[in-house]
Amino acid sequence: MSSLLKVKPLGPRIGAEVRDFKLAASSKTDILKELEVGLVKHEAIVLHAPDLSPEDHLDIAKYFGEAEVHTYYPNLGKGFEQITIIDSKLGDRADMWHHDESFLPSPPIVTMTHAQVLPPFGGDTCWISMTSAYDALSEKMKQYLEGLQAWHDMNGPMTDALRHNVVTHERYVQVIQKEQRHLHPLVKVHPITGRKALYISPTYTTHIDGLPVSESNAILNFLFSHCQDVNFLFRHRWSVGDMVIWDNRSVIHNAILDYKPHQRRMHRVSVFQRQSEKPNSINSGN
Ligand SMILES: O=C(O)CCC(=O)C(=O)O
Repeated sequence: MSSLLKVKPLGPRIGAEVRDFKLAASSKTDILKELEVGLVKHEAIVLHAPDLSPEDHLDIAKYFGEAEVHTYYPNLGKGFEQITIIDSKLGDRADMWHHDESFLPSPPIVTMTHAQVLPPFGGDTCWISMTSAYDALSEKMKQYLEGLQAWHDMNGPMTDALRHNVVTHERYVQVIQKEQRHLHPLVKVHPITGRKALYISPTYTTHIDGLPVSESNAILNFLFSHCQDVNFLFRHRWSVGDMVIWDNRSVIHNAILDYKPHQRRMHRVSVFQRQSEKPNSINSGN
């Protein structure tokens, strides 16, 4: 079968693009299947899609799983509650290396942002391939990390944002009061590719469970610096109408805040694995 999408790699390890992306109604499912294949291979994929509607955005999201209704960002309103607005004018930004919501027991598997308003310069987003970062570790380090788990805590970065007056919103205080944190394996296996990826971020990961503090700090600091090697990096300079979809199981990302006082507004949807596809689900057969 000839392919419907021309997926062009934009780097040796991570990143690809599809020019002139259209979600034609007649071949929607086939396009989305090809998109998923491209996504798990390249980990972050740029769709040049100025005509993409909010309906298309939701259709893409729902193909991958259950679209999240975010608890503290504003959204597009009735019928589009899952499309979150991340607007720098409201103080919302993500200039920190992170997996999306890794403080949850089952974080989103995929996220996609669609650029609406961009500053005249800057505001690029960067992604790091955590599979490539894992592959590049020594065998001795891989053995050491096997079986270790680390805590992911959302309070640190949120409290920091408030303390530095980046945001003053009541909603951030409400988020902090939720005290969300969770323990995850340091190394996770991708359910589709079987590749191993580091699952840590300088933003949310506080410590490795069960290790002395000094040892945990030393290991995490090594891993944070190791994964920020430019060899594992993909950087996108946005145009209005671009959508980037990333695989939250295998990348961390950072939206660079270098455009103040200009505005940057994105429409964003994160997607959870469907309940019926979770490994311990009674419907999954596992
Ligand atoms: O605004 C961006 O480019 C990325 C936003 C982000 O980090 C997120 O939605 O988690």
